[in-house]
Amino acid sequence: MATIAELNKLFAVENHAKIVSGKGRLPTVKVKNQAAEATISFLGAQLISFIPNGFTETIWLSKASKFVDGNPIRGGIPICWPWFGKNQDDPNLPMHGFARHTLWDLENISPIDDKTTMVIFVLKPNKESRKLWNYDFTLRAIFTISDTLEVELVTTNKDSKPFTISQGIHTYFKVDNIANISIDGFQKLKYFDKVGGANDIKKQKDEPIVVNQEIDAVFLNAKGPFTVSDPIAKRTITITNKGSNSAVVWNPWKERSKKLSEYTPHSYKTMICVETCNALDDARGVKPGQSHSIKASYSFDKLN
Ligand code: TA6
Repeated sequence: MATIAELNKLFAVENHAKIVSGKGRLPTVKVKNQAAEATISFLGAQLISFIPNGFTETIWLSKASKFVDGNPIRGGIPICWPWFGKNQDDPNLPMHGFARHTLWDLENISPIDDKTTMVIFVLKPNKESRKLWNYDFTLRAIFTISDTLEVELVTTNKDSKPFTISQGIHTYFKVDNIANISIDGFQKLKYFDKVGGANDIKKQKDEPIVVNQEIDAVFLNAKGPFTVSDPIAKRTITITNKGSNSAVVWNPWKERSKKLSEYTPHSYKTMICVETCNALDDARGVKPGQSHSIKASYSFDKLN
């Protein structure tokens, strides 16, 4: 891995971004432009902070997260790839794939305009990944940082055989108190209820989601947009998606929290995950030489 000085020589852009030795002393991109600030760790190419001007922190990050190569960061925006959840063929493989616990390479930082910065990370196969998933690929994570936040994952099949991926942009949003939020956009959609290891198919009522117990719902035909309303933090978060027909809403609540790594007993009170996915039947086949893109865009508005 190049030194911080070498990385800045290659990638730093004045009034946009620089590389620092961040949490866990891991190389970390710090973006600051005229619209927002953001922080992205090289570990998992994981965005761990996004603060649009005029707002407080919008992304939840566990205080207990270790920031160690090979170990996923708890919070931020984990990139779940090349499988979402348990690996269907071998449940002993890492949950949510290997992209989120691997150090990525920074490929490019470019100023789009005074208020917009694009940061591109790239992940390519290595001997570790081949033990888990024996395909040639290129995965790019493209972050567009402005008054809105865009996260795009582009998978390219560099192999001679087709492969199928499931994936998730597993965003942990910071909320003032889980008891006060509501989530729109899932009305009347069918979902797999994964709570307690179940897999029952249920249907969301024609009303917003409110969270007063563990929720782990994989929604089908869920294209968005979704809106998280946080009346105490006086803001709404609108999520629009491309290349995705499935989404997950997750909060572990009290009991499940006790079994989660790097998660404190009260963590559940100030986070909600709304995840843009290609999960279950929404998994995507990628032919040799072809690419698949999934994108989540987040906009933030004040609530009066
Ligand atoms: O997306 C929801 C979920 O699959 C939950 O079931 C829970 O496992 C969560 O992801 C976090 O997974 P992790 O492996 O980070 O503890």
